[in-house]
Amino acid sequence: MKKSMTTLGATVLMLFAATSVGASAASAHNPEGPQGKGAGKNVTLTATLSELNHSGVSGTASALVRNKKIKHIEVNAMGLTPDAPHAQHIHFGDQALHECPTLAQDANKDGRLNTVEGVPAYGPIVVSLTTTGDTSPASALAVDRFPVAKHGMFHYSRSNIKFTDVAGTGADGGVGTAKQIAEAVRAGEGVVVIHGIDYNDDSIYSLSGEGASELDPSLPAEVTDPVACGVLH
Ligand SMILES: [Ca+2]
Ligand SMILES: [Ca+2]
Ligand SMILES: [Cu+2]
Repeated sequence: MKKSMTTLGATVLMLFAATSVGASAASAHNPEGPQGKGAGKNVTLTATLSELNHSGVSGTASALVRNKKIKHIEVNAMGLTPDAPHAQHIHFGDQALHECPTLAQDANKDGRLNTVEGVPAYGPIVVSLTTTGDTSPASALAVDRFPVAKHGMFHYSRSNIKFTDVAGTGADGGVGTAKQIAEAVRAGEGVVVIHGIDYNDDSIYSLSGEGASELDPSLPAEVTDPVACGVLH
């Protein structure tokens, strides 16, 4: 299981990597430069996380953002697939609605919302909320660096996450520079999304009746489908 999950992560990592530009270099550039409106102030944002896909997951998130950096962020969630890693991100797109999706966004009408179907609502990934190492979209599904939900819960906290430039694809809409993304998140347009659901109750991410992930047909949909969402206001 552990080995296969790592392989899954590596495969999807490559898919997501295509949307990340200059991940580490970008945020180091001109750290003291003009940052836009309200940039020099600490902005505190909170989110109430509500379930997607009838997951039963609930939670909260809070973030302290200043300039192009998340000085501190916490995510607390419960009702998750126990002992499984859960990818989690901040999503944002300049063409997105800056909202959590509903089944109205279930484009193929199969009764479940996959990650891509939620993009018009919450946008592409702009920050990967990993436990260690890289936090850019390149780590979108670095499964071995996301929180594991012991007893179905996790308490995540991390400090000093820099926003990075993120290039949009045609389908996702434009995203922006680190500065633009930070401004949007400070303005309340970032959305926290947690992924990973055990649809068929076999206690692992498996090829359930929901089939393969839309992100990579070799992955179970259980790995990538969203289970909770909240807008960081
Ligand atoms: Ca669907
Ligand atoms: Ca399963
Ligand atoms: Cu996500």
